[in-house]
Amino acid sequence: MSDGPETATTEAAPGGELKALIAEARALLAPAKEAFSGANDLKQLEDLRLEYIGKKGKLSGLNRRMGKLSADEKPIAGKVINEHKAQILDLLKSRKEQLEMKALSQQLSGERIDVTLPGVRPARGSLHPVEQVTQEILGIFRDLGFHVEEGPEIENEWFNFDALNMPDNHPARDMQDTLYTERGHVLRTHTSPVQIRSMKKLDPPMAVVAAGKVYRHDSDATHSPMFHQMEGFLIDEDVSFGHLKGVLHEFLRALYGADVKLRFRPSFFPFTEPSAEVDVWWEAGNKWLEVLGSGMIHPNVLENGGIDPENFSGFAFGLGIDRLACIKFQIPDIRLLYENDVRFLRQF
Ligand code: 2NL
Repeated sequence: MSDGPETATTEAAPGGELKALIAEARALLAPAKEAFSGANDLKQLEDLRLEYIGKKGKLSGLNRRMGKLSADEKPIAGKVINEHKAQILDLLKSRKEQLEMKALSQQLSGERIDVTLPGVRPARGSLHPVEQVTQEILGIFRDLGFHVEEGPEIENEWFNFDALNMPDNHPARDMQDTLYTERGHVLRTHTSPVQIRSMKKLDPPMAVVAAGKVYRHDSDATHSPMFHQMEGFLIDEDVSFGHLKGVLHEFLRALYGADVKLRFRPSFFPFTEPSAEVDVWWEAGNKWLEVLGSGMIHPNVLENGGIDPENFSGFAFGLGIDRLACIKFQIPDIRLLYENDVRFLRQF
């Protein structure tokens, strides 16, 4: 290691290089402050870090020149340079924090949820068309003073057949038509057993309607093995066929409008005598549509219901709800009602 010209330089200007180093270190501060506070993103800041305190940066340049200083001067210069390096590191750190805060708040405001925006409405369900028609019909009879009753879907044969004046050999009891469960029990084939139970439970005068699921061994475009029926009856002293006509006319006016046109056609049911079917004039189709079965309650049926046919009489009626729903909503195939296809159901 030669100390020729370098020693000469130090000796030529004793303390000069130290002063120069200190002055240059100080002179770095003001432009550094300006440069760091002008940095607008983390990339610019990293470039400035390299420029000032990187391995090839300005402060490292000053460090390297310490080799020319005397042993006494070195620690003085080292201390000054380190203090300036620390100040510049502080500048870097605080600007970095500022920029990170700025980036975070930009990200947050970009992701902000506007709580004043209207909410997304969840899809709402609606009543099944059969249920809509059921409620409409029961509502009409409620307004007419009828009481609404319910009963079991698994019935014994007495309530489902015997009580209704349907003898042991009646064709409706055939395995072909009726769904049998356990010995002596069936899935009710009509809602009439509810009527018998009501007669047994109440005392006349009484007016009752019942609606619900009924079951038959039958399935095609117009028949489903499960369908819905509504039946009603009224029992009092001196109830006549005129009362039957009046109540059913009133019901159909409420359902189809005040100017509904209807006709009574003689028919037969085991549980009523005389019996009549009721047709409604369908203007658009230019034909009569059968909507109701009805009649005066057979004396045997009154007796089975615990009512003395010598003192009381009554009328009864029944209708298929599914058929009425199909007519009302112009549904071409009764089976569509039971597929639970929401694309179909959403239309009602
Ligand atoms: C129809 C015919 C009808 C009845 C149901 C009834 C019930 C009792 C006594 C007498 Cl407990 N009758 N119900 C009467 C006549 C007709 O329904 O076409 N239903 C879909």
